[in-house]
Amino acid sequence: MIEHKGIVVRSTGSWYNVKTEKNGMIDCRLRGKFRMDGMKTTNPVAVGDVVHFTINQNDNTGSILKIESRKNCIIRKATRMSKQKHIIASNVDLSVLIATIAFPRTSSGFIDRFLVSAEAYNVPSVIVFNKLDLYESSLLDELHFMKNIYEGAGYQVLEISALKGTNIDQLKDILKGKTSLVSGHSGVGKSHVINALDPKIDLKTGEISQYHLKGKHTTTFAEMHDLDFGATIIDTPGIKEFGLVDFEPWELGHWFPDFKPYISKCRFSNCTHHHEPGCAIEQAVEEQHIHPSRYYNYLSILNNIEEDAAGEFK
Ligand SMILES: Nc1nc2c(ncn2[C@@H]2O[C@H](COP(=O)(O)OP(=O)(O)OP(=O)(O)O)[C@@H](O)[C@H]2O)c(=O)[nH]1
Ligand SMILES: [Mg+2]
Ligand SMILES: [Zn+2]
Repeated sequence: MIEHKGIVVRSTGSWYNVKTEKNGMIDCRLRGKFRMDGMKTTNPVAVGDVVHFTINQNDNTGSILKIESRKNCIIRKATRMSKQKHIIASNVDLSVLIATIAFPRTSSGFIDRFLVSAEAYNVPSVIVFNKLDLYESSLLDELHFMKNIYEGAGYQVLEISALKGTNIDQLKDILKGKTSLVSGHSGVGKSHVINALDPKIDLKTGEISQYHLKGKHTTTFAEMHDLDFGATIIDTPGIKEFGLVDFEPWELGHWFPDFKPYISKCRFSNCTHHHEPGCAIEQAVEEQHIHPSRYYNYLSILNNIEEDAAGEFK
C-alpha cells in the first residue's frame, strides 16, 4: 500500500480532513491499530499535525497510520478544574490572541493565562484588540491602559477593526509566511478578522447576544485556512477559560518575559515570588519595573496552581 503524507486542516469527531499536495483533500480516520504516544488528550490527532496515511480504494477515504513528531502543540484543559486535556493545534509559529475591551470584555487575567500557556509551549504571541470602531472615551482609555501593560511586558499589541478594515495591513505583515493560531473568547471577532484578511475565505460569523453581550459559539471546530497573501491561519472556537496544564509553582514566573531580568536575582532559586525573603520580583513591582496588573495576575495563577496541586492529593 502506498503511504501518503498530508496535514490535518480540520477534525470533526472521528473524521480528519487532510490536505495533500497530490491528492487534494482526503477524509481520513484513525486506523484501528493507531498507537497513541501516551499523552492523555481528548483528541490524539490535532489540526496542524503532519500525518501518514493510506487510501482505501473502494471509497477514497484515508486511514491514518502515524503522526510525524510535533514541533510544538498547544494544549489546554476545558476548564481549570477539568481533567480532560485538549490539543488545540500543533506546529504553530505564532499565537494570536484576539481580545476586546467590551462586547464582550476580555480580562487581563484571561490574557495573562493565555500568554503564559503560549510561552510555556515556546510559541510567540501577539495581542490584537479588535472592534476599535466601538470604543470611545473610557473604553478607549482602558484600551490604552491594556496596550501599555502588554507592550511594557514585551509583547506586540495591535489595535484593529475587522469591520472597518483598520490596521488589517499591519496584521497581514505579522502573519505573512507563518502558521498562526487564532484564539479568544466567543464573539470577539476571530472569524471576522480572518474574513477581513482574505474575503475569499468567507467564514461563518455570528452575532453577539444583545442580552449577555457575549458570542454564541459560531465556530465549532478548529480549522486551518491558507490565505491569499501567503499566510496560514487556524480559526478556533471561542474559549471561556484557559485551563493551564501541568505547571509547577516555581516554574510559573519563567513564563512571564517581564520577570526575566529579575528572576535570577531572587535569593532562592525556587522562589515563587510570593512570600519569600529577598525576592527580586516583589522589589521590581515596588520600583514599577513590572506592572502591578501582571504581578496580581501572576499571584492569582500561582494560587490556582497550588490549589489544583493540593486538590489532586485529596
Ligand atoms: N463593531 C464591530 N463588530 C465586530 C468587529 N469584528 C467582529 N464584529 C462582530 O462581532 C460578532 C462576532 O464575530 P465572529 O467573527 O463570529 O466572532 P468569533 O470570535 O469568531 O466567535 P466564535 O466563533 O463564537 O468564537 C459579529 O456580530 C461581528 O459582526 C469589529 O471590528 N467591529
Ligand atoms: Mg468564529
Ligand atoms: Zn522571587
